[in-house]
Amino acid sequence: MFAKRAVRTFSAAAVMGAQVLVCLLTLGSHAAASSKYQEFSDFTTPLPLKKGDVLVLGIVGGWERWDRERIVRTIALDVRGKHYEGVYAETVENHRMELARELLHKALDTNRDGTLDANEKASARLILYGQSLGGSAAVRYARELGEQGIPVLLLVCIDSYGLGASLVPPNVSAALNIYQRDHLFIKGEADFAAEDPSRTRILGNHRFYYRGKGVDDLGVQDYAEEPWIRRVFIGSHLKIEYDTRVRKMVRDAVFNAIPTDRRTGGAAASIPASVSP
Ligand SMILES: [Ca+2]
Repeated sequence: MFAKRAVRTFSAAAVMGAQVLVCLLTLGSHAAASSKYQEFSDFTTPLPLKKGDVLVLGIVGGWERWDRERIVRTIALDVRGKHYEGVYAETVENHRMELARELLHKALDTNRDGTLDANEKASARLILYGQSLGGSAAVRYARELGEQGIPVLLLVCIDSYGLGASLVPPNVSAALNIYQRDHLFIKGEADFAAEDPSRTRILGNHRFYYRGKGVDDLGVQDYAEEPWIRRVFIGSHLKIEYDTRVRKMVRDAVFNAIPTDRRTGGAAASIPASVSP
C-alpha cells in the first residue's frame, strides 16, 4: 500500500518535473518571426533540387522555433552564408517532421511525377543534424530514410535526447555524436554505434564536461543572455550548445561532408576520418 502510494507520488513528481522542463525549454525560444507555427512555405530551397545538389537539414530541439538562432539554426545560416552553388540548408522543428518529409520528397522528385524512383532516392545528398530531441529525431529520420533506400552523407547529433536513438542505420555514411552527462536528468546519448561498421564510419563520440563551468569557459556571450531560470535548470544541456568548441566541431563536420564538387568545383566527396575537439 505504502509502496504503491510512493510509486504514484514519484510518478506524479516525474510528470510534473518533465512538464517544468518542457516549459523551461520553451521559455525564451520565441524569436520575432513571420508566423506562429512553422509552415512549408518557410523553406527557401528551390524544389526539386538539381542532380548533385546538397540539402543540409537541421532539426531543432524541445519546442524551440525552427528560426531561432541557436546552434542548429546558426549552423544552417553559416552553410547558406557560404553561397555554395547547389547547397541548401534548412531547419525544422522536431515535432513538425512531416514538413521535412515533404521537403525531401519534393527535393528529390526531379522528374516531378509525384513519386520517388530508385534513382531519385539513391541520388540524394543529404546531411542531417540535430540537437537534443532534434538529435534523436534525426537518428529516427535517418532510419526511416534507410528503409526507403535514401542515403545520408552525414548524421550529427548534439546532446541527443530521446529513446532508442544511438544505433546508426547503415544508409548513413558517417556519424558524429557530441554529448554531456553532467545534467541531473537530461543526459545526451553517449555511445553511437554503427549497425553496419562496413557502411557507416563513426567519426566520434565526444563527451564535454560542464560541471562548475560558467560563461567565461564557453567563450560566447549569447549564453549569458538566456533567461536565468533556463541557465539554472537546463544547465549543462544548454551550455553544450553555446560551447564554441562544439559549434566548430559540428560546423567542420557539416562542411567537410559537403561533396567537394559543390564546394570548390572538385569531383570526389570528402569525409574526414575523424573529428577532433
Ligand atoms: Ca519522380
